[in-house]
Amino acid sequence: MTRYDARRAEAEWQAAWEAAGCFRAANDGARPKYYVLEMFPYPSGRIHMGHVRVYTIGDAIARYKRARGFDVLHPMGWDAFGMPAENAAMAEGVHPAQWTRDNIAVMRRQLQSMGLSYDWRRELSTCSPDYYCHEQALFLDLLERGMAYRAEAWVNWDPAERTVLANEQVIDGKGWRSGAPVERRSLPQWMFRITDFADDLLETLAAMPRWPESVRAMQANWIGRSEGAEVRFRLRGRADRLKTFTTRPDTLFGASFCAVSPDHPLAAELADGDPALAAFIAECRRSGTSEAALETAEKRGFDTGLKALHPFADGCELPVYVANFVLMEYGAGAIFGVPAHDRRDMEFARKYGLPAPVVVRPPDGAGPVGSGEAWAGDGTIVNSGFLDGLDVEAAKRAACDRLAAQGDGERRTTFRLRDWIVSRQRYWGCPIPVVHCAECGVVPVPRAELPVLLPDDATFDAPGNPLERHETWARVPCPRCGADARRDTDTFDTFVDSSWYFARFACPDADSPLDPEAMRRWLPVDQYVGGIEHAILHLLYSRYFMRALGKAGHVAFSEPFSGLLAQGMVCHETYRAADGEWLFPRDTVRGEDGAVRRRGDGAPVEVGRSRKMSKSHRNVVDPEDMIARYGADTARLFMLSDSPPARDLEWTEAGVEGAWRWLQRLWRLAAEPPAPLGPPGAPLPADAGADTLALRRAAHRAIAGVTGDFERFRFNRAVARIRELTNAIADYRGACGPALREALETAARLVAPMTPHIAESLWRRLGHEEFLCLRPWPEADPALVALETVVVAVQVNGKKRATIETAPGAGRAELERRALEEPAVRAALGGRPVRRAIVVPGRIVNVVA
Ligand code: ANZ
Ligand code: ZN
Repeated sequence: MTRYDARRAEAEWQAAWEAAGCFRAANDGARPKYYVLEMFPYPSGRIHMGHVRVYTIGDAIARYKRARGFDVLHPMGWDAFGMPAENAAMAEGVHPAQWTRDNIAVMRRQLQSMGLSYDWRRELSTCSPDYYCHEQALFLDLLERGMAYRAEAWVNWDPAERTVLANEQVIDGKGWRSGAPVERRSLPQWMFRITDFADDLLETLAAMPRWPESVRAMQANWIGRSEGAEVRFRLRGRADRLKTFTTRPDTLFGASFCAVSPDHPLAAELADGDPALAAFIAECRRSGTSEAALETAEKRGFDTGLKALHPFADGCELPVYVANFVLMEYGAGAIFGVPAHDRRDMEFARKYGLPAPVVVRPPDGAGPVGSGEAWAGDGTIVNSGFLDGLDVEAAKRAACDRLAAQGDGERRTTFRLRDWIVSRQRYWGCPIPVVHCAECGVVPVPRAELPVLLPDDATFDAPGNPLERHETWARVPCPRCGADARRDTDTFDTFVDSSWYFARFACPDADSPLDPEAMRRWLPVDQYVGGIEHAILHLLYSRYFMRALGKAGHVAFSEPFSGLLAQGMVCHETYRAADGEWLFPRDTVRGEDGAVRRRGDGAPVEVGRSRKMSKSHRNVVDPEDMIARYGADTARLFMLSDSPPARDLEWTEAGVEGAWRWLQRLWRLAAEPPAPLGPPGAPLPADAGADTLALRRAAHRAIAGVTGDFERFRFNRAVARIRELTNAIADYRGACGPALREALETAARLVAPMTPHIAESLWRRLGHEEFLCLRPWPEADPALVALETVVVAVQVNGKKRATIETAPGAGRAELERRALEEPAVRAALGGRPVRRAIVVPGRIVNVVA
């Protein structure tokens, strides 16, 4: 029995493809382009199953599109800046650059062992000066146009590490590494004006049909457009006004207090003369800046003694609090509270004994009137003077009109989206190319001096930012006046690096950041594939950055990714020993009785539910082990055959073995076919027997079905169909070599995008010399695809002369053509011209001569 040696064959094909340059994007304009891209990985050092899944999906698409005649761009690179490299430097003393380079080398080899059809000539790494020098140039373009700016922003400050933390790095109010309580601080930061595009980023989502609905919804939520009003309260005894933002101006008569954020300038001013207030504000700052942290915290306030005057109700005064649940970054950083109609306000009012007048009466039967719960729904306005009797929408309009007439406010739209803070106080990132001069302020580094290189002799043995304490690097003369000045010691958020890498792949060697010709040829990305964890930030930042670069004249498109596929997670059941320790699957064995035990001592193991593969639950399988055992094709096949790409995938050893066995079976069918095949290219018989017709139909139906599945990325269904075809081949009882060859070649060609190595081996085994990966996609014969055939009688001048077999749906033109091709019909016509043909589809063709 012939066994397929995957390991040997895979290495050989990978080398052969690379040597022949099979996957280079041609860029010759002769064929339409197709740009397929998987999100590039962070070089953590090892690929995991999530990588295997996403890269397999992208590769299947790339190979399929190549076969369909597209000039395919399919590149790969490294999202190579970021904290883990710097943490490794601190923990192990290895330089971040070295650590990153080593990891890239390992991961590149691992990806190459999967047989992914990348154009490796385009490989890029964001930590390379060749890449980040262009990022610096792009930043200067934004800076010149006022799209990048420096401003104070509230950040999470870790006092022990002396660094700013991202919201995700604050865990229960403490720094994730130091464990020190995090403080809120206002520090100067670099920002990108993403809010300039808030409306456009939101509105365009509706016109992106090839993005998952869920991702569009998440983005819309994040942008968070709210229509409402600004209400400017007069303050008793003061000349200035208190600006608030509300989405419910209709409830103004129900207001019983106003509140400002602890970070509001008014709070700071009042705290100046009030130590108790200052202490309260300091207390509030000790919690993180995230909205989630504020949402769950107990509502607390401090009565400032100030009174806000109600704009509609003469003589009504509202106490002004500083309250911990009001965010400075949203709306106006101040609110008026309506306890009867807002849950948070109700909670606050209860605590501080404030009234809660009802001003919206819910429709009959709805709502919790009198129960003391806030009613946030629709209804009729009551107890509200000129608004009484109106519904909510009408009352909003009336209240806004009145506010505007009085000069106390007007309609306003606000967004949750904030400008993007792009600076990080870290070493391992792209340096921000400006200099700070005492005389001239912020001075851009002259373009001729780019890139500003990271110094390679920074030290990692102390907390804080290594660049800030690197005096010889930081100290430079001011490019404008020559005086002593300092470099900006911040580096870019790595999301900046990943906001344009997809465009750079189109012109990895260009002298300018983005070559216009290459942009026109390749962008936008036709199909982007990646994890749902990037549904919001990475995709939103990329969408923003293309708009900003458009304004700066670099690109002419604004949406970078026409199609988006968010793949599901790879899951595995979890194992736990009696002492509560999680066990790796490889440290367990499943006995004859089905029970799972610990490898070695046979101790009992508790089998837990399947979860996303993760280090914390140790339910991981190492792709490298797996590929070494079964080969890349088996891994790829299993990844695609188990479930549709967007769904979670359940990793099981049995499933993997099943995939391996099927590939072996496919190999044996070609190596030891059920009947002799005959030479490549031999013609197919016109009138084969029923067995042969059935086999041919199975092949052509598989082509049609798999093609449709690939167009919709339903790889699991494609695999099922190809399995049906191999069953038909195994069951074939006829002796027609060319038909058997056709079926085997079809199976090899259809499976090729998914398991490319074995497909090439089959192709070679079937007697072909050229690469299968360069062959066009097979075409289905519609007549053979049709589920059944119908027999149509053909008459000449009313006399039956022949019958033809067609697909049930065959049209008039096809039936007429087929009828006239019949030898018996031609004979009956004897050369006379046809006057007309009467066609009754599915029944009869009468040729009138
Ligand atoms: C009065 C009111 C009455 C409100 C009522 C709600 C219900 P969205 O929908 O998220 O835009 N708000 C405004 N600025 C805030 C801030 N900086 N921090 C915390 N809360 C803030 O929410 C808008 C509503 O959230 C606003 O409408 C305001 O409370 C509150 F029956 O004003 B409302
Ligand atoms: Zn200067």
